Amino acid sequence: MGSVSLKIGDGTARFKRATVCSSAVNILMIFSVISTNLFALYAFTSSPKHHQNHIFHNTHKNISLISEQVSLILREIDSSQKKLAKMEKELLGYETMDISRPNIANELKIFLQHHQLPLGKDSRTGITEMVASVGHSCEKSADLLSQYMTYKVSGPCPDDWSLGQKLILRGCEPLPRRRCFAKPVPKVGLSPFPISLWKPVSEKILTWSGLGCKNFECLNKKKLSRECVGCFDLANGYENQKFVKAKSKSDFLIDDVLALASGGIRIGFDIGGGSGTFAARMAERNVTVITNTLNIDAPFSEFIAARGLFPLYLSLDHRFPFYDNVFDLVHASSGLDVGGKPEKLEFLMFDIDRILRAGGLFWLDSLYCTDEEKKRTLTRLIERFGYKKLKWVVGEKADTANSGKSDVYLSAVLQKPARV
Ligand SMILES: *[C@@H]1O[C@H](CO)[C@@H](O)[C@H](O)[C@H]1NC(C)=O
Ligand SMILES: CC(=O)N[C@H]1CO[C@H](CO)[C@@H](O)[C@@H]1O
Repeated sequence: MGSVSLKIGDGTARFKRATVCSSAVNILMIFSVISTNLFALYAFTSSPKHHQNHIFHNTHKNISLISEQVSLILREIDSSQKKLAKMEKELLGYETMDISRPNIANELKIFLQHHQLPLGKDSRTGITEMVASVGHSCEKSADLLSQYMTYKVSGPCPDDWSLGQKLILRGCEPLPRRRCFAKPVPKVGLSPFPISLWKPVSEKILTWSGLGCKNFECLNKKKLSRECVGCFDLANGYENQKFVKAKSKSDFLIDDVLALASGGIRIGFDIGGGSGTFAARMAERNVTVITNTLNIDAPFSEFIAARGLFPLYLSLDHRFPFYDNVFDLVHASSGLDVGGKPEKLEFLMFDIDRILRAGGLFWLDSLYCTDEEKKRTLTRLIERFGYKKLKWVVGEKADTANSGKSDVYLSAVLQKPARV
């Protein structure tokens, strides 16, 4: 039953504007619908008692009148029930997948069907059926999802990983499972670990479909993100100096950070880790790091795996699929800059806090803050968690594009307190 509890879909629940005010209005409406029906029912059932004699005189006429009334009331009740169900859905702000509509791929229906456990309720988990999970936001992209779920069962999957990623980026996470074989990519010439960490990866063993660039030359010229400027070039450039040689005072060295840790750093999680170099440097120090990445504009996941490292293909909107208090270290850089309302960053920060053990380190690596205000908001948020500041550096770099202003970078190593 262990597999059943891995229902990671509910982490993405996004609630609609169910404000206190609108819920009150909805409740008032529900109440008025119910009371109208009760009055109608009362008026109808009570009146015949006073006129029983007349009913017998004009039975035929009156009966047809009555049945007309009854069907009217039944229709009314039926429509009220539908209204109630709709209101309930709106109150929850959660639309379930409507798989009854036309043009829904049959494979999707089969995948989403609930399966009763053959022996009834499972005594250990208490569940009676297995429910396949799919991100509820998939509903918004039903056409794309149906396209994704259209394939020949047991045949080759379409070469459509980028369609899957498009769905994930629209909140359709987790994706449904499929019953087809992923496009094969021959992984020839993989080097043994730890040589694999720095051995240039062959272009031939990566998937380039659905990407703008078709080779490393193109990728290395592009600024893919703040963490990845030429990050696929392991031989030249800055990539092989990251974390071992500092370029500015907001770049901390891995050995300095590890020296701060108490109780040993053995496993870590890197958020938005580019081509996996942080994990590679940690692997050299016998620390196992999982690198969280999607394939935005580059084949990050396959590249990291080819280096003998662990890529986790998951968007940052998704609750981390790890249990509480398990990591010794979480490393994050500009991937943390989620934008939007401060609450969005809070949800992410609380999730990072959740997976980090007491005494574990949160390494905030050159987080770019657009302005002082952003930096203050972030600082206040971090301080609320009560972490011990082992290192705290605010750096400034002149913004060449925007003369007069300068970019603010925040780097910190923070230790999670033992809360009681
Ligand atoms: C990593 O582990 C190996 C095997 O146990 C050991 O030989 C090596 O010295 C360790 N390296 C570091 C940096 O601790
Ligand atoms: C209960 C009821 O509606 N009774 C009516 C039956 O029909 C006669 C004649 O049309 C009426 O007088 C009654 O009021």
